[in-house]
Amino acid sequence: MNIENASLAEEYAERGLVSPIDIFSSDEIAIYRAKFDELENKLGKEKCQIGLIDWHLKEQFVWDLATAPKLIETMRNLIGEDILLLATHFFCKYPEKDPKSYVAWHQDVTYWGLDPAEAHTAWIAVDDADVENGSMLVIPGSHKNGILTHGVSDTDDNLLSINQAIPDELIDEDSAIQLALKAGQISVHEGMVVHASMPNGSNRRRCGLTVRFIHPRVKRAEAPSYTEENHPILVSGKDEFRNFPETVPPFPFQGRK
Ligand SMILES: O=C(O)CCC(=O)C(=O)O
Repeated sequence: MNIENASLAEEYAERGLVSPIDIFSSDEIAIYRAKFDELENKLGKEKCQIGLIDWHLKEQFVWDLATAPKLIETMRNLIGEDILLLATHFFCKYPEKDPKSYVAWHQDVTYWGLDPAEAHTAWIAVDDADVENGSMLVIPGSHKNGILTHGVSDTDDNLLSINQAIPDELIDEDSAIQLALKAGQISVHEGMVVHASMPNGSNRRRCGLTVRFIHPRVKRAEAPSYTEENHPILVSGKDEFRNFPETVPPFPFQGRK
């Protein structure tokens, strides 16, 4: 690991997040965005808002986004050589469809049923994400404070799967930072870090692909709340644990023979 990568890994360990990181050029992400637009035209916005879970198993462009060599290289620098791709999930906020939709404060691993409760998310900006259209809000360092109590939010507008929400009194909003990203950039957040996102107040879509990674030592303790089951796939290094049935990659890895 070179000095730059070592300091990125240190920052990730310390703050539970790194952002922004350039992964796709604007030309590259424009091609992926056009493919997403095509899918959205076919399936409708209702489905695309939060209904596209693990579509890397079905659509090659999602697979290519989730396993892009530069993304996997970045994850390797942050979390080590051995990596399973656990899941993917699009989060799209459409201003005209539902301008109130938001993501309540939460910690990812509280509802993913993993043991140990360790996971890492790369959030790929398919569209530009900024304060106006509801980019992610994260509390740096909050992953060091353990799991906070989650309740249920008192609105129907929370996009999270079981409407989970950390009560406001446990959140110090002043310490939160916005993860504004240009399309093609990513942020990476640790599964215990407290995060949220506010409604889309712009007239632009805000679409991001979350790509969830785990170390092969992580086991399934119970079913995740957001889907029946995932099908983890080895995307780097080796799996000496075999905690999950092997899933054959649905498409070839880019840049690998
Ligand atoms: O896209 C968002 O606004 C929220 C994403 C999120 O909560 C997550 O990646 O866990």
